[in-house]
Amino acid sequence: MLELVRWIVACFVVLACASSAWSQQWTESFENGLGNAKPYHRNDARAELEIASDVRADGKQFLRATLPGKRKLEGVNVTATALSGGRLATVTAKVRGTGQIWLCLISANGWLYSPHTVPLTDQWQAIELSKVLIIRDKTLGIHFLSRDIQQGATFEVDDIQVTLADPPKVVDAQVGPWRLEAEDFTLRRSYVAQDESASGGRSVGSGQYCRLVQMPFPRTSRPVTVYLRVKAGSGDEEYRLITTQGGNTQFLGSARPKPGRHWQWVRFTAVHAGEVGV
Ligand SMILES: [Ca+2]
Repeated sequence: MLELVRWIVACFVVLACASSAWSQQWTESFENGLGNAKPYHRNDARAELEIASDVRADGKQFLRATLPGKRKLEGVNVTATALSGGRLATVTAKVRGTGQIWLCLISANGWLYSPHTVPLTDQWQAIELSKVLIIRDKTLGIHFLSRDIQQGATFEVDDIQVTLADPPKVVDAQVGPWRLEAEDFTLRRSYVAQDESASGGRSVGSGQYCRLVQMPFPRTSRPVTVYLRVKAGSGDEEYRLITTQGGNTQFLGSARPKPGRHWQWVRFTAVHAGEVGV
């Protein structure tokens, strides 16, 4: 799904579902040491990283990060490499220990945070988070963090896997230009106002936030540029292009209008079908 936000947001939702085939692309189970694992904070008090062993781990070894308990966002990260972009990546890992762990991912279009932290126990448990990789992404940062200051926390991590969804089936075809009326895709009918100056005689607006949903996206292999005709209010609006995949809102781009209460076009960076999730 694709959405557009202005502190109004508009949404572009994909009509078709992606195929369910997945392929494993990257793994780390710490059998050969720390790999590229690093503490999140690199200066002052930082998480102490070590390889530990236990018969119940995947293989014989796993990663242990002992948090100093001095500040937020303590923890450890690894970087998955040699990935293919333009598709959804799902990260799974086994975790154990004490404290609350927060799985967060970062790639070229920014951070994706797990909606919840997970309380650790003395039993291994699986955690998972899915993020859209944009077309140029080749790496994915995988972070195991403390969201709040936690004293006495120890994160044990093993068997990290990145699997990639198959890219959508697309054809090399020219599409559009298409013109869509915002009022046909509004999340709430109360956002629609009669406006003779607007395309179609109606516009969608809100004092704070509005969202357009269920908008179609073409199955073309070519990049697609989304333009949005807006009339700014305070001049402080931001419009966001987003999609819902893997159960999470995925950020694809943002645009800001020029000052002035007049109709104007804003343009988002071109997106691809695999990023939108057609
Ligand atoms: Ca292991």
